[in-house]
Amino acid sequence: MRLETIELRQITMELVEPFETSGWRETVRPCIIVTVYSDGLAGYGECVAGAGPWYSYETVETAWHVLKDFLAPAVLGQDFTSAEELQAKLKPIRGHPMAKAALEAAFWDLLAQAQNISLARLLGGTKDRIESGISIGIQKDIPSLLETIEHRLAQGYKRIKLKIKPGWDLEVLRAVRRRFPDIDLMADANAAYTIADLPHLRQLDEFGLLMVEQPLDYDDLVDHSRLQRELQTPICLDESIKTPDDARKALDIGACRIINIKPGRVGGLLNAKRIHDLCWERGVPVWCGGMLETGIGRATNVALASLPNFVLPNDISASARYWREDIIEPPFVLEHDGTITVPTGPGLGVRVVPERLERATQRRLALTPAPLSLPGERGRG
Ligand code: NPG
Repeated sequence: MRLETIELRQITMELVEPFETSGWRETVRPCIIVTVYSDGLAGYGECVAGAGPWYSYETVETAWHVLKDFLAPAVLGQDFTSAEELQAKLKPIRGHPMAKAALEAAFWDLLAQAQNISLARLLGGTKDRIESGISIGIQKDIPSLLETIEHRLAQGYKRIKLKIKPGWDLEVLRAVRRRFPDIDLMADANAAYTIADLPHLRQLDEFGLLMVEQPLDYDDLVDHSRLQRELQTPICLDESIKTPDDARKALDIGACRIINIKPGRVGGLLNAKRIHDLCWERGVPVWCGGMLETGIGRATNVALASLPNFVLPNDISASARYWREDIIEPPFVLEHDGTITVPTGPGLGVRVVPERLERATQRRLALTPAPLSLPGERGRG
């Protein structure tokens, strides 16, 4: 497929309710939608880099710059038949996994559409429904949190993830367990603790958590391996796993027993699949994380989560949990059994609604191959 035009759009979407973690709070979600055009088809990918460098160093601005000035020029006007070929061209550009993942996701969508199959099928997905969990941000107090959990359970969510941080952890989990002794519960610290908190973190074992996600630093593997030896609760790594090699090293040293895979964090679906395959070989369960995606990024994640080793509930909730009106149709909905149906149509299997995308757009840029400079033309005007 020849990549004829790459369009970048920065959009802003207002969240239905604010989302707060140990490190930051979001009320609106900016992101970049990448559209790649080829042979009359349009493929879509979402860049999950946010407003500031809170979750990782990437931001909307860095991603825009890297997509515009490096990634798009490296591939525009060229023919690719696989994501491996595309990634080979991006290899000289170091880092910036979220920017790369967005371009790669748009290419995967194109590839699947050209073969008239769903992205899930192209990736090797085997499920027709994926397990949906919900991530609940830090609330103003414990009664509000208990009420929120009650409401989410009533909606059909089967697994509850709570954000924790020093000062919002043991007491909160104790209250939640008292009220909901049997629910599938996990906690996500977004790197809020250090190994010096070991005695404190040991107390997490009393709550029967499915896992504790990224308790220590966003770049760390070594201290996590020490912590995992001391905890019964499985550690799940998120921020620390940026490449398939990180995943291998983490498993080699026992830094975690579960991995959260986010295509944006690991540079795209190809790497996400490699991490999935590695974990599968080693008997390590995975699940798909979320970054408050619009329907475009959500459709990519749903396709990924249809792979066989995504055996734990994912941070993939219904569209209505995030947006009053998503930019795709049909929206993702929660089924009665706490799952989300994997679309079967070509590519992402959802329709991007042009008027809604347009309404959310802050800026837009269409990139085309650089014109060939003819001998003798250089230096002129
Ligand atoms: O349902 O998309 C969702 C949110 C899940 O908790 C969630 N995401 O730390 O994993 C995280 C967190 C996040 C949100 C990270 C936004 C980065 C940006």
